[in-house]
Amino acid sequence: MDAAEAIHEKFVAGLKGGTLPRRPVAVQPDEVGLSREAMVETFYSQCVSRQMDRLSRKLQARGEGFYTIGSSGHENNAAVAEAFRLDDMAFLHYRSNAFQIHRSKQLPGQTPCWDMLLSFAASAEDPISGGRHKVIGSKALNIPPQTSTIASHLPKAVGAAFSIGIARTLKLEDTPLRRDSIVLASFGDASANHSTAQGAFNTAAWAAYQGTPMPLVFLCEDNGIGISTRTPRGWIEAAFRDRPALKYVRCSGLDMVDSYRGAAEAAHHARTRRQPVFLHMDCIRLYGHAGSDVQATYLTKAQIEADEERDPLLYSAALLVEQGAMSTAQILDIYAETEAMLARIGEQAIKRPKLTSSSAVTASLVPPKRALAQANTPSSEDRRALFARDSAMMDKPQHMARLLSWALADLMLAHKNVIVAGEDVGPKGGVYNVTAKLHERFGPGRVINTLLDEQSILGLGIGAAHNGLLPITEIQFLAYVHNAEDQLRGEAATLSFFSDGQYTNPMIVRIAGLGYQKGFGGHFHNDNSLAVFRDIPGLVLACPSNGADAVEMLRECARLALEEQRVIVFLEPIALYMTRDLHVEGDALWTAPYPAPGAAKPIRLAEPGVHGDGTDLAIVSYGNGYYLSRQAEKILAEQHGLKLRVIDLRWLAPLDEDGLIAATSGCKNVLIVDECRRTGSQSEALMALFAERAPGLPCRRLTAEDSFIPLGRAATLTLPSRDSIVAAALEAVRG
Ligand SMILES: Cc1ncc(C[n+]2csc(CCOP(=O)(O)OP(=O)(O)O)c2C)c(N)n1
Repeated sequence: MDAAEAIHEKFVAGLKGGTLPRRPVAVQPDEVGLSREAMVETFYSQCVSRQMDRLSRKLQARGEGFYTIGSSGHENNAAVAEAFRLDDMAFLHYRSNAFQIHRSKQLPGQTPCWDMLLSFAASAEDPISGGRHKVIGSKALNIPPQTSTIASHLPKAVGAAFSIGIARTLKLEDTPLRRDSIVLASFGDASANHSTAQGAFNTAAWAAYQGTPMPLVFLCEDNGIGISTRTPRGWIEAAFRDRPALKYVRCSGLDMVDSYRGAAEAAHHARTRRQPVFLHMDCIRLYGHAGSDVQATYLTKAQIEADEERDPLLYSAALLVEQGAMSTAQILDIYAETEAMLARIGEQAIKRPKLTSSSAVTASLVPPKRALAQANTPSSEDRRALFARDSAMMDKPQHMARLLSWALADLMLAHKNVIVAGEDVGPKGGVYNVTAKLHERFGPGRVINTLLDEQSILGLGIGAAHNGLLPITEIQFLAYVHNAEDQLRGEAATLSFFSDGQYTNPMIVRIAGLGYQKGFGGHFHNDNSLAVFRDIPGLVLACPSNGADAVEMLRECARLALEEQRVIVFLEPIALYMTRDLHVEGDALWTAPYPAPGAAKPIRLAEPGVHGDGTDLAIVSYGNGYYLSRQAEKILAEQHGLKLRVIDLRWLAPLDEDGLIAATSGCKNVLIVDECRRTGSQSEALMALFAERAPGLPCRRLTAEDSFIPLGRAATLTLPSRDSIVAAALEAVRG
């Protein structure tokens, strides 16, 4: 017999036979303030959750349902929901269905059963993901949907909790989280070991240890196993009981009253002390990991039966009878009623429309546009006051690092919800001074020195964006984004997609990177691969080659984040930060005076820059490659009489395909100069573009070797150079 049905029969038999188990914990409802009505309501939610699991298995067997990770054994999530408020944002474990079901009672007009069944059936009418995935989530209930990647939601939960204090300091109004809201993040015991989870616990405690408000409850739903691997007995308690600045609360997730006690204590502590709590809730996992999992292959019969004996629904029934809140007959009625109700609406839900076209699937990759509350232009009085000591310098040509630093200041002045966060971005001003003076000007509430953990930095950004802030986070070097890339790939970039555009995390991630640094070599500070960003649907990837463009592109990124709610990577070529000259020392051709907001022509998303109008050859490049191509162009013109145009992509994703075809039109040849490694580099997309869209146009590429970057003078040997560009151009033109 199916495991779910076996447990169902045990439940019914237990009630009919009057053989209810003794509750595992003696705590009484009145000791913890749990009313009879609340117990009955909580039990109802538990029954809905249990019956939903049974139904989902049946629908899956009929080919009408597509998800079977169950919540059975974790139904006291309903008691947890009872202890939290609707405005407490909840990032939930995939076994926390009962939480959402019960929370829905706090808001009139909710239809959680219908909603969840649409989700099981992958219907396009599923109100959270629009049929894209079975996720627990609801905009109205303040439950952002989570991906299947275990623990990856914890860094953003830390970010969201942290953002509550920041929003308060900045006096932001109408943020989704209120001043006294808290955040809940739940996960399993195996997931607690993941480095992403460990990073989140550490970050929350690190912040709280120094007095930073961190109103966050980590809820570990400990069922003792992760798929087939046992968690060592006592491990979770031993690992979390005595961590600094992280309060530990334990409760039995088998018992409704004790679950409520633990959750209420944790929520109270987080709410009143604004400190993080680790709530350790013992659960059991009934019916194995998911639909196809057969527990008997790795657990003994005795182990499986021991868990089945501890069914939390039976303990809830025992509680209700013990308290005189319900009779066994009434309990059985609710149990049967929820089964029938779900079966009835399940039959309707499976008939609702599915996603039927590729355009319907991709419709939520890019979030919906919203009204731009405020342009990127601060008032002139504010600017005069802020830049009193800089104004003379601003009129003189400056390098990219300084121009960017002013552009950041202007954005912070224009938008009071902008925060800057990263390693060393505070008083030091970052490794390359790009955030110089921001800390002094805007204070530690807006310019945040984070701890050394890239996952936490990106998590801070995502979580803060959930709460209405516009985070500009910094990753110190491109090589180190790989430590944390899932926070972009799997989390930030997928949120709009899996929430049908309802949840977004608009943010700008500044990353210093690419090669050619003089005197500071080695691979990790000169990483030259962008492959990790190239295939993330919806992500914007900007890469300016000079200061004037960088300023306008950063402003466009702010608009994209604020108005279009986009996730943006802003890649800054380190070697060009301080570059002043193009051809000869002192020519200052790679500098520009600072363009005040609104003073220069804006650079719009995807718009390339075009230098020259020659037709012998078009060089298409970006970043350092564009800078070197401009040097090469002079030699090619003066010494070889060639007429060129040099195109700066500026934006690597999305590519303006039409714009590039137009920009190269009339040219006899195309040379793509790509400073990134040949394999996986942008040049692959460009070669394909020209082959498909301009088949008669001769096109070749010059790229970096598939190598890591060495130290010292050898640092540029594998990269395109001015001279190799000249040689490749001559070859292209001469055939
Ligand atoms: C990062 C990552 N690695 C592996 C998996 C595959 N996986 C899904 S659930 C799971 C076990 C999680 O166990 P636990 O955290 O104890 O939660 P439980 O399922 O027991 O509630 C694994 C390994 C995943 N989803 N994400």
